[in-house]
Amino acid sequence: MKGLVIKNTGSWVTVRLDDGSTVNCKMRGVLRLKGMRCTNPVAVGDIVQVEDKGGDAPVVGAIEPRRNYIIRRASNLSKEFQIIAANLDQAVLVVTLTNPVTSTTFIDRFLATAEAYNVPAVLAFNKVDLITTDELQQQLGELLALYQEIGYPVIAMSATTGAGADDLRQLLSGKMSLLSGNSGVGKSSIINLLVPDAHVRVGDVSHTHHKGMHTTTFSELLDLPGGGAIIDTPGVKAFGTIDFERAEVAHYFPEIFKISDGCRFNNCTHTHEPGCAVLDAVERGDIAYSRFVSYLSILDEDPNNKYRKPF
Ligand SMILES: Nc1nc2c(ncn2[C@@H]2O[C@H](COP(=O)(O)OP(=O)(O)O)[C@@H](O)[C@H]2O)c(=O)[nH]1
Ligand SMILES: [Mg+2]
Ligand SMILES: [Zn+2]
Repeated sequence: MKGLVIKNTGSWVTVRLDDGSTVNCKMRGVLRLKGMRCTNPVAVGDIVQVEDKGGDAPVVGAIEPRRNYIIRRASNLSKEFQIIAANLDQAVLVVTLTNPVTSTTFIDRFLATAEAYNVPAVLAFNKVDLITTDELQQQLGELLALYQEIGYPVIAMSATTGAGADDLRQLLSGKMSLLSGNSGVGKSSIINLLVPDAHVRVGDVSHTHHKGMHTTTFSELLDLPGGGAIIDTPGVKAFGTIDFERAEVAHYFPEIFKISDGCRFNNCTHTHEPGCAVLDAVERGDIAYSRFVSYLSILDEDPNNKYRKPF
């Protein structure tokens, strides 16, 4: 039997079969993925074979080849990896300009990682009801324009007032989307808005033990009323732990990559080289300085160092 993995608790995997029924399957032991130890070789979004061999529970057998997947290190120094989700149509990053502040570096690292994973990314600026000053208003307008121009779909919304919710519904409709973002930006609130019977816990992590509320620390797929699904990964920073090759980083900043065609040297790192089209574009303002700083942060370079020109 074949089915879609809709939940993975670590030891148990819930699979939805073609007829709509679900079965709980056991995992086999630790498998290997491209030579890396992987604590959960099966992820939400995987299409798997379910094998019932007459044991106490069916087991997950073969995994269909994935279109893409998102992986993270189980912990900072660990060699073990965890696959967060597979076969995604897009990854939605929820960000806020206030309460809390999401940094552009965080946004750009997320976007670069999504590029590296081959997952289209979308930005949802939540809590626009808190954008009450001219300064925040201007900042929001600039960021929406910046990312849209690079080619990322953007929306401005409020899970509290419902503003922009239809834009989000439209973006998610019929697609399998991963929802990411720093703690407190409103991911759970957005899920509750989109999936009225989800009853995901909103607010502080320390309030986890209310009866009847979700206390999930595992990925779960939630069907959207209008078709499509969102994958919720509570307590997991799904992105940001990828190991980039230095020479590849620019590939994951589309507008930087495009302009780097004009660099004098093929192996230009866009940090100090003569004839660097990227540095010229940053100076002219054709590449946003915040994007360039994020690029440098992934290269692990200090913007105050080394450059042939002060900006
Ligand atoms: N003002 C405002 N508050 C929001 C909005 N969305 C969520 N919140 C609040 O922000 C806090 C964190 O929300 P939550 O959904 O738990 O964020 P999560 O950690 O990303 O899941 C809660 O107090 C929510 O009520 C919004 O659009 N506007
Ligand atoms: Mg939450
Ligand atoms: Zn260059």
